[in-house]
Amino acid sequence: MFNLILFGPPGSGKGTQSEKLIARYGFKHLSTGDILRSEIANKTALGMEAKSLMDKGQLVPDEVVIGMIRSALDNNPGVPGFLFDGFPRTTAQAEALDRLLEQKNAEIGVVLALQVPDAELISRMINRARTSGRSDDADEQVQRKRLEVYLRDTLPVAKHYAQKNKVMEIYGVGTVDEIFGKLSEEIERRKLA
Ligand code: B4P
Repeated sequence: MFNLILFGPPGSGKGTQSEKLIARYGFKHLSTGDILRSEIANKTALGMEAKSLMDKGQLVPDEVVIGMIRSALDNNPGVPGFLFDGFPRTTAQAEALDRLLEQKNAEIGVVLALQVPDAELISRMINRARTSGRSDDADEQVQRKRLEVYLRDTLPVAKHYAQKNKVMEIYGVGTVDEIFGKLSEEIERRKLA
């Protein structure tokens, strides 16, 4: 089993690249953002609670997303690996993920960290807002809040995995295919190592 985390600020292209990586390598895609948006679409109690936080650019509580990941891991035995997209977003989530994987005699193989300048992130989110209908993309103040939360709460996750020598930084500006090429190269290098 080879598990990887696609890491990066909001709008860095995690969702975009995940689609291509799962098509090439057969990973099971676990995007906490997608799971939360599906809860919102289904108007569940969890979805309604999550929406009020997401619309303000804030994170959903750790215990909620950790519970979602725990169920997803239990419900997908025998996959070649998991691609975690948008998770973990706090050190508490990272520690919980490490423990959950350890219970399955598994671990994170690599954290691929997309590096994209803030101005490019904001411009991508503005563009995405035109087509996605995502309320958390529409307002520049919310976008700035998401970047602030990323720096404060999520960036420490990279430090957590850097201490385990698992982080590889990838420059995330260029065409989608160019970035996909760099991510694939790194996965193959680590998988074969
Ligand atoms: P997410 O769904 O994870 O979304 P994201 O960070 O905004 O976007 P992503 O990086 O996937 O960007 P994409 O590929 O779409 O989170 C949304 C919210 O959910 C969070 O703010 C939080 O509230 C909540 N949440 C999710 N997980 C959580 C957790 N674990 N804990 C707590 N709360 C959680 O790319 C963005 C745009 O750029 C797209 O329009 C794309 O077409 C474009 N793009 C991509 N690559 C490009 C390239 N190379 N060049 C130009 N444009 C590009």
